Amino acid sequence: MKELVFMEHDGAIDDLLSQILLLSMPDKELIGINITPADCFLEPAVESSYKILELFGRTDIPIGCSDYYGVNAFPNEWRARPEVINALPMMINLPKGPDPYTAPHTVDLLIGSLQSASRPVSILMTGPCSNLVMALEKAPSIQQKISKVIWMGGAFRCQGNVQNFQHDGTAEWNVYWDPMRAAKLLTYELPLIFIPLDVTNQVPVKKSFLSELARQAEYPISNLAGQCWALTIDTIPTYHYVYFMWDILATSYLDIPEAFQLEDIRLRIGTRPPNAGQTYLADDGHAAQMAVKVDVDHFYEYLLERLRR
Ligand code: AGV
Ligand code: CA
Repeated sequence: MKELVFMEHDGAIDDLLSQILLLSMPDKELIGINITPADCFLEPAVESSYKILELFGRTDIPIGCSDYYGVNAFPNEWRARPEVINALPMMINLPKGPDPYTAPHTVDLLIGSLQSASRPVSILMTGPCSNLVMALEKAPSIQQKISKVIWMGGAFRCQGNVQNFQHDGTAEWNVYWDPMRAAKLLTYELPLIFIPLDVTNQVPVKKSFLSELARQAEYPISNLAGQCWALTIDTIPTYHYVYFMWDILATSYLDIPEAFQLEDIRLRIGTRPPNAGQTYLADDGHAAQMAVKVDVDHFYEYLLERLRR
């Protein structure tokens, strides 16, 4: 029986690539997608997400739209970036899809999807965790329908990637966007697996990988993915940041968990300056798991194979 998956994403280029990867997995059943305007603007992100569903013939999958804005906004330069995807040749002429303002609300879609699922669901979060926490607050019984939560988020034994006023650089952005809700998430003690910067730092977007991918561009999905990744090479500001396989790595955990080394941890999350959103290990903290290592070659090989469909 296929594993049921609900995806929470925030419309950045690697979120969209993650949606492509997830739709390419033969034994996963994607039951819903929530989009939060965190590392994106809502309207173009909904358009991209819907167009990807069209390419896979899966417009039956519902999309939820959030009207919630986190405590610490992403830089607008990053949020504006993914719109370019809608202008790519494979995307531009596809029907635009639903109006984000009449689409179901994220919290309601998540609650409804879990309640009506025939068996427990894995939740993949490649953006902030706010919708999940708000859903658990509103309908606590959905907890029984969650088999695991995989979250691209956190930075434990490495530097964070937030550089902002009132911040010491210890946090990762997905956690920092809504630190209070992240701290609240821990209190539910769900089976929660962090895919933090500690492990995503091991998998940058490499030109050698893109070169391999281009050699299989006769597969339309490889072609599209190659074009999306090419757009991450000039990441802003390019002299400072490398684009990593952040969300893609978290997504691949669903399919190749054997490539990951997990560690049982106890942690807390900072909620105010100077370390808002910092995920830190603490013996008296809440239980969770974090990925500490990935078989890097296996991961890139796996991506090439999945995108050959
Ligand atoms: O912190 C990583 C998260 C991932 O979910 N995002 C990007 C991924 O979708 C925020 C982020 C960190 N650095 C970035 C980010 C950058 N240089 N450009 C865009 N987003
Ligand atoms: Ca993301």
